[in-house]
Amino acid sequence: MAGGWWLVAGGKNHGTIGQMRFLRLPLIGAGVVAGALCACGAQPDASAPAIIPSLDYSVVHTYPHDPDAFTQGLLFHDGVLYESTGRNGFSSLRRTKLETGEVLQKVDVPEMYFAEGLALTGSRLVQLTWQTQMGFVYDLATFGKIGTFDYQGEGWGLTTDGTRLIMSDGTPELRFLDAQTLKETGRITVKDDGVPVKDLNELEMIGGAVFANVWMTPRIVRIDPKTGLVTGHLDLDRLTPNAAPGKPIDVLNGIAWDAQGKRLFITGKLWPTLYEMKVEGVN
Ligand SMILES: [Ca+2]
Repeated sequence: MAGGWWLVAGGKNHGTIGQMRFLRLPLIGAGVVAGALCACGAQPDASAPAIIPSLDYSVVHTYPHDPDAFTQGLLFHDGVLYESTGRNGFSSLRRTKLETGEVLQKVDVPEMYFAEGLALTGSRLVQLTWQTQMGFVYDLATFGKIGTFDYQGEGWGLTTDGTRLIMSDGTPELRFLDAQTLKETGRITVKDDGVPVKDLNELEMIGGAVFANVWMTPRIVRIDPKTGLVTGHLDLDRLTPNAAPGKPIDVLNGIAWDAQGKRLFITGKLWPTLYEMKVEGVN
């Protein structure tokens, strides 16, 4: 979703947070039970919680990113990035050149909508909106709008496993949508060591797992979409992009996966930089 730092009536609205660094929230689960395990030949205790690994990472490349892009959805397809940007009056769908950040094609979203997550299914780009309970469907090549669809509640992040769309809505639930009809077919609750994880935001399907960044934190969780269980933590607190001159900066929100090149891209709202990452267990 959303982002920002203006805490207005009802919670979060979308603004910017100046030069802030990320809010640090405690990791839950990782390492908590390390002491409970013993390589002493005993049978594992089926009732003991599993260790949830923290995934190591490094930056292998940086690219420019439009510091005016309030990134809400990001994906990579056929050599270029597709991005959904938010805020009323600034929302858009755009195709951008990875290497330069140049906007190759763009369509503006009407001012009454705050655009959110973005996914590609076949030759259709599907874009959520935050609180207007309506999504848009575009033709991949022309960006012509070819449909709309409705849903209940809020729209935050969106990705696909190839047959279904997977959607976050700010709660600990992920929704599954039929990729053709865009109707909901089911939900799971995401839990991290038994604790529901709220504020799941931008999503990306990578190698059978859903990666979701947790709003207002530099943390990404790896989720098993069959069970909803968190299977890894990726804490990107060492990514500290400098704001562009005279520009604000906001929180991490943008995960894209190049399935052919095995490249992972990360950026954030109003970040002037997009990072190519190497992550333990991913690429
Ligand atoms: Ca994504």
